[in-house]
Parts: sequence; C-alpha cells; structure tokens
Amino acid sequence: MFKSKKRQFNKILRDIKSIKIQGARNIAKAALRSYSLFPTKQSKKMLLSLRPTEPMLQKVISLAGNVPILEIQNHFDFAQEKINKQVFRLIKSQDIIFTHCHSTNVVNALIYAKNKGKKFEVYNTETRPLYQGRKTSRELKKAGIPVTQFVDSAVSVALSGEQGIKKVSKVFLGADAITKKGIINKIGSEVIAQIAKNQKIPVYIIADSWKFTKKNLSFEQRKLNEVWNNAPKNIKIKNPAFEFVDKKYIKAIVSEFGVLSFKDLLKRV
Ligand code: RUB
Repeated sequence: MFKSKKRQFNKILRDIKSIKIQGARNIAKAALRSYSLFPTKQSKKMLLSLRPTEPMLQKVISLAGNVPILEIQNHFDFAQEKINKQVFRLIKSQDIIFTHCHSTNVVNALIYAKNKGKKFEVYNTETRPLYQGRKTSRELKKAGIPVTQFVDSAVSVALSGEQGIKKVSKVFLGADAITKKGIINKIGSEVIAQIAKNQKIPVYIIADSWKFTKKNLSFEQRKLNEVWNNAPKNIKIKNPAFEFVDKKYIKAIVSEFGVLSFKDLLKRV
C-alpha cells in the first residue's frame, strides 16, 4: 500500500516536472492529488518547488492541510462553470477566436459554448517547442469546433486577416499567473496581445482567480534540447517558457468573478 502510494506520488511529480501534465489548472489539480497521497511537510516542499511560474499550484498546496481537500478540489469546477457561462455570453455568432498553447480554462469554455449552440471558429498556434497547440486543436476538433492551426511565426498574418485568411474577432488566452501589472502565460503571448491591440482585436484572459499572486515569480527556462536536440556545438540556445503580458493589452479578465477589467479584478482577489 505504502509502496504503491509512493509510486503514484512520484509519478505525478515526474509528470508535472516533465510537462506531461501541463497547464496551470491541471498542474494544481495533480499536485493536490499527490499531496493527498502523502500529506506531509516534506511533500509540500517538494510540490512547491516543481514549477516556479505556477501560483495556482502554490495556492492549493498552501491551503492543503488547513482547508479540507474536497473543498479545494471543488473550487476548480466551481470556477470553471462560472467562467464557461461568462465566455458563452462573450462569444458572438461567427466569431473567429484566436488562442495559444493549451489552456484548460479556455478549451473547456469553448467546448461549453459550442455545446450550447454557439457557432464560431478557432485559430490556434502550434506552440513550439512542445506543440501544446496540437492538443488544443485535437480537443476542439473532437468537440466539433472548426479549428485552424498556424505555425507560431504566422501569428501576425493569422490575426490580421491577410492572404485570404479571415480576420480574428477575439483573442482568448489562458494564464499561469495574474499579477498586479498583467499576466504571465506561455511564451509568445505578449506578441499576440500586442498585435491584437494594434489591430483593435480585444484580448480576454480566461483564468481562474486562484492564479493571482502578489509574489515576484521567476520565469521558467526549459531544457535546451526541446528547442534543438543534438544541436551543433557552440550554438547558444535559450528556451524561455513563459512571459509577461502587460495589462494595457488586456481588455478584460474572465474569471469566476465575471468579465472584469484588470482594475476591477484586483479589487476582488
Ligand atoms: C500552458 C499555458 C496555459 C496556462 C493556463 O503552458 O501557458 O495557457 O497554463 O492553462 P505549459 P490552464 O503547457 O507549458 O504548462 O487554463 O489549463 O490553467
């Protein structure tokens, strides 16, 4: 029994560390699951050190031990259901929605809207180097949502409606962290937000408020071989995984508190 729990615990940690489990919400849920197998101070320490750019993981692990696990678990669905209803109201018929990477908060809300009869399309990036965008495309396609995949560097053309591509009407991005000055999300998010702002396309951040943090977060740098495995010697490689998106590019945050401006969201968290 002990051994099998230990194995499960270690597997979850490995899967979080290796990005097999990805996205802020999934990571936080999995961390909570593993903590419940071994609710000790040592487990907390191990879990907290896994992903430095993930305040939601930090929040749930800090709550665990003080608040019943079930209560913490319930928050994920409670927040997602509220978010789904808000996103449903935001989406207009024939919208073309642009998203990036894989965000469960975004994907779940889009699928909810589709199931409730909204007709829209999604444009999506590959999200190199780990191609989380393919996961998004597969899930949306499976739900019957028309989806078009672009390489990351096509983002300007994809958003602006050039070369016979229809112009995007809304950008939905997830978030790993919400801070006082903006959000942190997958690398590439800032350039998407900047181009969208230039093109007068509204950018909505679809994110559970538990991603809010007052801490200064460090930005994860990931393995270099994700970018170029067996690269020739003497070529420098950098692999920043996340970046900051200034609030000036963001029209609103869609959380369990509703569709709020940045200023109004900060009053609630
Ligand atoms: C995932 C990513 C997602 C946020 C929000 O990056 O940037 O947009 O984590 O996701 P990675 P969610 O794949 O490197 O973890 O809505 O699922 O919390």
